[in-house]
Amino acid sequence: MIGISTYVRQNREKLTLVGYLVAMAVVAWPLAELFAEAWEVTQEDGGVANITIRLLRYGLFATILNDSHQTVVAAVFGLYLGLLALMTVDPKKRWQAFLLWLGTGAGLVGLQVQGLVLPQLSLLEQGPALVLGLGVGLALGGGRRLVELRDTDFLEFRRASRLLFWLLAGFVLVALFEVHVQYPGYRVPSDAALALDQYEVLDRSVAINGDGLLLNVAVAGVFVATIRRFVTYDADAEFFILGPRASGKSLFLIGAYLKALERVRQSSHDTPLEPSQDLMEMLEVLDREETEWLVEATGRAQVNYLSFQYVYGSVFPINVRLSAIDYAGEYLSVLPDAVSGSMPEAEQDETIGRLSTGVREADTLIFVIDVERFVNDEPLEIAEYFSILKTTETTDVLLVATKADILAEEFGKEPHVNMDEFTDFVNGRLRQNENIDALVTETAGSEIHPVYYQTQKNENGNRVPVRDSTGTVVTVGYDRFLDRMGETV
Ligand SMILES: Nc1nc2c(ncn2[C@@H]2O[C@H](COP(=O)(O)OP(=O)(O)OP(=O)(O)O)[C@@H](O)[C@H]2O)c(=O)[nH]1
Ligand SMILES: [Mg+2]
Repeated sequence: MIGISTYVRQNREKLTLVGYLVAMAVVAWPLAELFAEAWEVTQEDGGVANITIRLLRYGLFATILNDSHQTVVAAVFGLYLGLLALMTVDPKKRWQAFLLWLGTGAGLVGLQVQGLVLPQLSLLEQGPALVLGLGVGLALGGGRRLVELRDTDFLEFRRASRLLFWLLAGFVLVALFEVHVQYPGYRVPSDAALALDQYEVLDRSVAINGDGLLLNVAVAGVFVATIRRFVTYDADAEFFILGPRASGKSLFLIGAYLKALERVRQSSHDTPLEPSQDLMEMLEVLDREETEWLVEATGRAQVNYLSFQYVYGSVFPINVRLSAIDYAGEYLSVLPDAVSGSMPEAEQDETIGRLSTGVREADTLIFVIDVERFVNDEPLEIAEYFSILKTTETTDVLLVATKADILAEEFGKEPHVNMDEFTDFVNGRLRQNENIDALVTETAGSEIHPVYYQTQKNENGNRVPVRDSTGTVVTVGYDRFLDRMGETV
């Protein structure tokens, strides 16, 4: 049975898309009204926006184009379109751009009803200003990238997105200010009045116009927060992996990296993985095929900073930088005391200090359940997880079952093609253990995620990883896990 939370998780991106659509539809109209009102106020009361437009008109535009208000409007509109066009061709931002096009369309209709923007422009007269603005937008947002276009796979126009955000956010803030704050201004007697001394000073006191303030602030807030999310490219996710000795921590982190690497090779956008130095060093052993398992037990006092980035999401893809610390499992037993602070400073060596900082700063903790220990009825050594959970209450937790290949035979079918079923099976089996069941309950019923390297028994009866014809190991479950990790950001 699929629960609501699972449904939401599996359809997260579609639901987000719908959510954004609704947000755009809801705010477009009131925003257009806010802009229209701001326009009116600034014209009548000589607000800063009006003065700014006048400065642009007579300072900048009179020299290159002509000095009408409409010219300024057309040029700024062109700039906006240029930036939005760049966002549209950016594969990571096309859905966001599509939503902004919709919002822009709705907003323009709203402004048109008030006789603003589109009705003001005549293509003949303002055409040059529009094109100029468009060109400036493309140049500012694209810069050198536009002329250096080699292949269209890896097009991130980060600057265009950022500028578009500031432009829109700026408009909204200025509009809010003009409508809701009354301040001394200038009355401009006629369109021809150029010199400041011809302006009539309106000596008004500063006051707040509370009419519709709450609604406008809410609409502006929703809009700015939404476009803020539209233009982000990166997210950082700090993980801390907890597991006893030889539970498969190092291989788990490597497996996640290998999957990310495989994804890059298969996908069209080649976002660089940028693995950390320590990770690269660990990966060197991958090429030495004589080692059956890829890594050896992590040495005491050895702390490796492993991090890399990968692309999460397909509708709204972002680069997630995943970072974690790899360390020797022996430290697990001292971590709860070190994290809670009940261990005297003097007893903490440098490694313990670094690890407990790592636990405290992590956004998400990964608790490893070693299937090999479970199957062999060996102590699971998960008691520490409970103590750590108590001291880090707000942190997210993911449960992962390493070496799940050991349960694959019992499962009977091919786990990688029946992943949902296999996950249910592993959860059911592991929760037969009271401690594991308690851990699941303690973490609000989170699902245990099985992962493994495909193995076969060698002549000594030990499990060793299967390598395909190219010598690479085959992993299962990591694809899902990368997505689960991405969901936490
Ligand atoms: N069958 C099977 N065995 C695994 C798997 N992953 C790890 N192992 C075994 O577990 C051993 C330990 O894995 P590591 O990743 O080094 O474990 P660790 O938690 O980093 O250990 P320490 O660094 O000593 O704390 C490996 O040498 C393998 O024998 C797996 O997916 N399947
Ligand atoms: Mg290790």
